[in-house]
Amino acid sequence: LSSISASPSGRQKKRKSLAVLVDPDKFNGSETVSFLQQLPSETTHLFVGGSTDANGYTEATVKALKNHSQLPVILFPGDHTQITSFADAILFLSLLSGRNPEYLVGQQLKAVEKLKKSDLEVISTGYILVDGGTESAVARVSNTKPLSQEAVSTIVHTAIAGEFMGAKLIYLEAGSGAINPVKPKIISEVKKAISMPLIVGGGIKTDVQKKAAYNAGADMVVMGTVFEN
Ligand code: 1GP
Repeated sequence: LSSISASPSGRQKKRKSLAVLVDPDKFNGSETVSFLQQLPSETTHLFVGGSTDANGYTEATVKALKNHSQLPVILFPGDHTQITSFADAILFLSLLSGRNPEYLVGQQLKAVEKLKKSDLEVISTGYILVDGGTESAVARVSNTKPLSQEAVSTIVHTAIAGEFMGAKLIYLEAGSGAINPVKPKIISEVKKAISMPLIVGGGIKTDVQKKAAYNAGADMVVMGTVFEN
């Protein structure tokens, strides 16, 4: 968690993080080295996960990345079956935008036994899905609705509720492959309202979009789809 810094206040230069998301279902392990070589030099973290991992490739993907990279590898799991102790940490997500108990606390309970046996750093994360302009895999698999990007105060209140519930991070998600990333206005309003690091992802494809997210207050940006090919 300490490697994902909250923006310091005042005139200090903000330290920003860039996580590249690797979806095990779409990753070719034999190309790990060339994949890593092509990532931007500013990459600070590798996330591994997907809404589903039908083939059970998560552990092999984590091992391949750990073998060839010094970057921290963090699980970003779609469900409890995607837990492997070979990673460094896990985003212990609760899908606060949704009303499906399975993704608020059910999967979390199923994860406990494995987590107790592992040395993974468990990072409590309030996960908020907003509408990215197309149905996301998160919405489909969790059977929940995203929050409209017009509902700024609902999104902000959801983030604050997450903080009150003990989350150590808030993750604003537009969904992998989103047409519309999270709007800067939402990022800045959420960042102003919480006192912990803010992660933003979904549909961020360009440097301009990434910088807009940082400037609005994201401490970490997650990019996945753009590196898949
Ligand atoms: C999805 O936020 C991540 O969970 C990354 O999204 O694949 O659109 O970059 P993209």
